[in-house]
Amino acid sequence: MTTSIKIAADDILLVVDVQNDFCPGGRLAVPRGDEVVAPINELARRFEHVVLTQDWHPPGHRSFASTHGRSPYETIAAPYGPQILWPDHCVQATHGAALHSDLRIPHAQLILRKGFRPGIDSYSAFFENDRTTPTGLGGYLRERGFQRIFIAGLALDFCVRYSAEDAQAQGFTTNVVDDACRAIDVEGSVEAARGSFAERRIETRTTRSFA
Ligand code: VGL
Ligand code: ZN
Repeated sequence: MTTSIKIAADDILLVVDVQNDFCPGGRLAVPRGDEVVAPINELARRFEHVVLTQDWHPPGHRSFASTHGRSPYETIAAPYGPQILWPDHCVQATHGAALHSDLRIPHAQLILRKGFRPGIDSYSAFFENDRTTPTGLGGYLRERGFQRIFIAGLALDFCVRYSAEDAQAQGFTTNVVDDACRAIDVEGSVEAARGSFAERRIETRTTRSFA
Protein backbone atom coordinates (compact mmCIF):
# COMPACT_ATOMS: atom_id res chain seq x y z
CA MET A 1 0.00 0.00 0.00
CA THR A 2 1.63 3.24 -1.13
CA THR A 3 0.79 6.59 0.32
CA SER A 4 -1.39 8.79 -1.81
CA ILE A 5 0.21 11.51 -3.86
CA LYS A 6 -0.54 15.14 -3.18
CA ILE A 7 0.08 17.23 -6.28
CA ALA A 8 2.39 20.16 -5.51
CA ALA A 9 3.02 23.47 -7.27
CA ASP A 10 6.35 22.24 -8.62
CA ASP A 11 4.89 19.06 -10.13
CA ILE A 12 4.20 18.71 -13.83
CA LEU A 13 2.18 16.26 -15.89
CA LEU A 14 3.79 15.28 -19.20
CA VAL A 15 1.25 13.87 -21.67
CA VAL A 16 3.05 11.95 -24.39
CA ASP A 17 1.85 11.60 -28.00
CA VAL A 18 -1.92 11.20 -27.58
CA GLN A 19 -2.37 11.54 -31.33
CA ASN A 20 -4.76 10.03 -33.86
CA ASP A 21 -2.13 7.84 -35.52
CA PHE A 22 -1.43 6.08 -32.21
CA CYS A 23 -5.12 5.35 -31.63
CA PRO A 24 -7.34 2.66 -33.20
CA GLY A 25 -7.81 3.51 -36.88
CA GLY A 26 -4.47 5.33 -36.99
CA ARG A 27 -1.33 4.46 -38.95
CA LEU A 28 0.61 3.14 -35.94
CA ALA A 29 -2.33 2.21 -33.76
CA VAL A 30 -1.44 1.28 -30.21
CA PRO A 31 -3.92 -1.39 -29.04
CA ARG A 32 -6.62 0.41 -27.02
CA GLY A 33 -4.58 3.61 -27.29
CA ASP A 34 -7.72 5.72 -27.15
CA GLU A 35 -8.42 4.40 -23.64
CA VAL A 36 -5.80 6.78 -22.23
CA VAL A 37 -7.84 9.85 -23.14
CA ALA A 38 -10.41 9.67 -20.32
CA PRO A 39 -7.94 9.01 -17.49
CA ILE A 40 -5.56 11.65 -18.84
CA ASN A 41 -8.34 14.25 -18.99
CA GLU A 42 -9.26 13.43 -15.42
CA LEU A 43 -5.65 13.56 -14.24
CA ALA A 44 -4.85 16.76 -16.13
CA ARG A 45 -7.68 18.60 -14.38
CA ARG A 46 -5.84 18.10 -11.11
CA PHE A 47 -2.52 19.50 -12.33
CA GLU A 48 -1.86 23.21 -12.60
CA HIS A 49 1.03 22.52 -14.99
CA VAL A 50 0.70 20.24 -18.01
CA VAL A 51 2.98 19.83 -21.03
CA LEU A 52 1.99 17.82 -24.11
CA THR A 53 4.23 16.19 -26.69
CA GLN A 54 3.44 15.58 -30.33
CA ASP A 55 5.35 13.18 -32.58
CA TRP A 56 5.89 15.31 -35.68
CA HIS A 57 7.69 13.74 -38.64
CA PRO A 58 8.37 15.15 -42.10
CA PRO A 59 7.36 12.93 -45.06
CA GLY A 60 10.12 10.44 -45.87
CA HIS A 61 11.36 10.32 -42.27
CA ARG A 62 14.19 7.87 -41.57
CA SER A 63 12.02 5.94 -39.09
CA PHE A 64 9.48 5.09 -41.80
CA ALA A 65 9.77 1.62 -43.39
CA SER A 66 8.52 3.10 -46.68
CA THR A 67 11.54 5.40 -46.83
CA HIS A 68 13.80 2.35 -47.11
CA GLY A 69 11.50 0.10 -49.17
CA ARG A 70 11.31 -2.20 -46.15
CA SER A 71 8.49 -3.68 -44.09
CA PRO A 72 7.32 -2.12 -40.86
CA TYR A 73 8.79 -3.52 -37.63
CA GLU A 74 12.08 -4.57 -39.25
CA THR A 75 15.13 -3.09 -37.56
CA ILE A 76 17.88 -1.34 -39.51
CA ALA A 77 21.20 0.15 -38.48
CA ALA A 78 21.00 3.95 -38.36
CA PRO A 79 24.06 6.13 -37.64
CA TYR A 80 22.76 6.62 -34.10
CA GLY A 81 22.03 2.91 -33.47
CA PRO A 82 19.33 0.35 -34.30
CA GLN A 83 16.14 1.85 -35.68
CA ILE A 84 12.84 -0.03 -35.68
CA LEU A 85 11.04 0.85 -38.89
CA TRP A 86 7.49 2.07 -38.41
CA PRO A 87 4.56 2.57 -40.72
CA ASP A 88 4.40 6.20 -41.87
CA HIS A 89 2.83 8.02 -38.93
CA CYS A 90 2.36 11.47 -37.42
CA VAL A 91 3.32 13.24 -40.63
CA GLN A 92 3.46 16.96 -39.95
CA ALA A 93 0.10 18.75 -40.21
CA THR A 94 -1.88 15.61 -41.13
CA HIS A 95 -4.98 14.38 -39.30
CA GLY A 96 -2.92 11.48 -37.94
CA ALA A 97 -0.51 13.88 -36.28
CA ALA A 98 -3.28 15.86 -34.59
CA LEU A 99 -3.90 15.41 -30.88
CA HIS A 100 -6.90 13.18 -30.13
CA SER A 101 -9.98 15.37 -30.43
CA ASP A 102 -11.39 14.21 -27.08
CA LEU A 103 -8.37 15.46 -25.12
CA ARG A 104 -9.57 18.25 -22.86
CA ILE A 105 -6.53 20.03 -21.52
CA PRO A 106 -7.15 23.69 -22.35
CA HIS A 107 -4.67 24.75 -19.67
CA ALA A 108 -1.72 22.82 -21.19
CA GLN A 109 1.21 25.25 -21.15
CA LEU A 110 3.44 23.84 -23.87
CA ILE A 111 3.10 21.50 -26.84
CA LEU A 112 6.54 20.12 -27.59
CA ARG A 113 7.04 18.64 -31.05
CA LYS A 114 9.70 16.01 -31.63
CA GLY A 115 10.97 13.83 -34.46
CA PHE A 116 11.00 16.69 -36.94
CA ARG A 117 14.57 16.14 -38.14
CA PRO A 118 14.37 13.94 -41.28
CA GLY A 119 17.39 11.81 -40.38
CA ILE A 120 16.80 10.99 -36.73
CA ASP A 121 14.01 9.55 -34.64
CA SER A 122 13.05 10.96 -31.26
CA TYR A 123 11.23 8.73 -28.79
CA SER A 124 12.15 10.71 -25.71
CA ALA A 125 10.66 14.12 -25.07
CA PHE A 126 14.13 15.20 -23.86
CA PHE A 127 16.67 13.84 -26.37
CA GLU A 128 16.59 12.53 -29.90
CA ASN A 129 17.62 8.93 -30.45
CA ASP A 130 21.32 9.82 -30.71
CA ARG A 131 20.83 10.47 -26.96
CA THR A 132 22.68 13.78 -27.27
CA THR A 133 20.57 16.20 -29.33
CA PRO A 134 18.31 17.93 -26.80
CA THR A 135 14.72 18.92 -27.52
CA GLY A 136 14.96 21.77 -25.01
CA LEU A 137 12.40 20.28 -22.62
CA GLY A 138 14.96 19.67 -19.86
CA GLY A 139 15.99 23.31 -19.89
CA TYR A 140 12.37 24.46 -19.98
CA LEU A 141 11.39 22.36 -16.98
CA ARG A 142 14.51 23.30 -15.01
CA GLU A 143 14.14 26.96 -15.73
CA ARG A 144 10.57 26.84 -14.53
CA GLY A 145 11.62 25.09 -11.34
CA PHE A 146 9.77 21.79 -11.66
CA GLN A 147 11.05 18.96 -9.48
CA ARG A 148 8.71 16.06 -10.06
CA ILE A 149 7.26 14.71 -13.30
CA PHE A 150 4.30 12.43 -13.86
CA ILE A 151 4.19 10.88 -17.32
CA ALA A 152 1.20 9.37 -19.15
CA GLY A 153 0.30 8.64 -22.76
CA LEU A 154 1.50 6.60 -25.75
CA ALA A 155 3.32 4.42 -26.09
CA LEU A 156 4.41 3.02 -22.72
CA ASP A 157 7.24 0.97 -24.24
CA PHE A 158 8.66 3.70 -26.50
CA CYS A 159 8.06 7.40 -26.02
CA VAL A 160 6.82 7.12 -22.43
CA ARG A 161 9.69 4.80 -21.50
CA TYR A 162 12.49 6.91 -22.97
CA SER A 163 10.99 10.15 -21.71
CA ALA A 164 10.83 8.69 -18.21
CA GLU A 165 14.42 7.42 -18.36
CA ASP A 166 15.71 10.80 -19.47
CA ALA A 167 13.61 12.71 -16.96
CA GLN A 168 14.98 10.58 -14.14
CA ALA A 169 18.55 10.88 -15.46
CA GLN A 170 18.16 14.67 -15.54
CA GLY A 171 17.33 14.71 -11.87
CA PHE A 172 13.56 15.02 -11.93
CA THR A 173 11.70 12.67 -9.62
CA THR A 174 9.89 10.62 -12.22
CA ASN A 175 6.62 8.70 -12.04
CA VAL A 176 4.80 6.84 -14.81
CA VAL A 177 1.02 6.74 -14.46
CA ASP A 178 0.55 3.21 -15.68
CA ASP A 179 -3.20 3.03 -16.24
CA ALA A 180 -3.03 6.22 -18.30
CA CYS A 181 -0.61 4.57 -20.77
CA ARG A 182 -0.95 1.84 -23.41
CA ALA A 183 1.87 -0.10 -25.13
CA ILE A 184 2.82 -1.12 -28.68
CA ASP A 185 4.51 -4.37 -27.50
CA VAL A 186 7.08 -5.45 -30.11
CA GLU A 187 9.78 -8.00 -29.31
CA GLY A 188 9.56 -7.82 -25.54
CA SER A 189 9.40 -4.04 -25.43
CA VAL A 190 6.87 -3.94 -22.58
CA GLU A 191 8.96 -6.23 -20.37
CA ALA A 192 12.04 -4.17 -21.22
CA ALA A 193 10.25 -0.95 -20.26
CA ARG A 194 9.06 -2.36 -16.93
CA GLY A 195 12.54 -3.71 -16.18
CA SER A 196 14.05 -0.33 -16.93
CA PHE A 197 11.59 1.47 -14.64
CA ALA A 198 12.42 -0.89 -11.78
CA GLU A 199 16.16 -0.66 -12.34
CA ARG A 200 16.14 3.14 -12.45
CA ARG A 201 13.69 3.56 -9.59
CA ILE A 202 11.16 5.22 -11.82
CA GLU A 203 7.95 4.82 -9.85
CA THR A 204 4.88 3.44 -11.54
CA ARG A 205 1.61 4.78 -10.17
CA THR A 206 -2.03 4.57 -11.08
CA THR A 207 -4.58 7.35 -11.39
CA ARG A 208 -6.02 6.11 -8.09
CA SER A 209 -2.74 7.00 -6.33
CA PHE A 210 -3.60 10.69 -6.26
CA ALA A 211 -5.09 12.27 -3.16
C1 VGL B 1 6.29 6.37 -30.85
C2 VGL B 1 7.11 4.79 -32.28
C3 VGL B 1 7.40 5.76 -33.23
C4 VGL B 1 5.67 6.68 -29.52
C5 VGL B 1 6.58 7.36 -31.77
O1 VGL B 1 5.04 7.75 -29.38
O2 VGL B 1 5.81 5.85 -28.60
N1 VGL B 1 6.57 5.09 -31.11
N2 VGL B 1 7.12 7.04 -32.96
ZN1 ZN C 1 7.34 8.49 -34.47
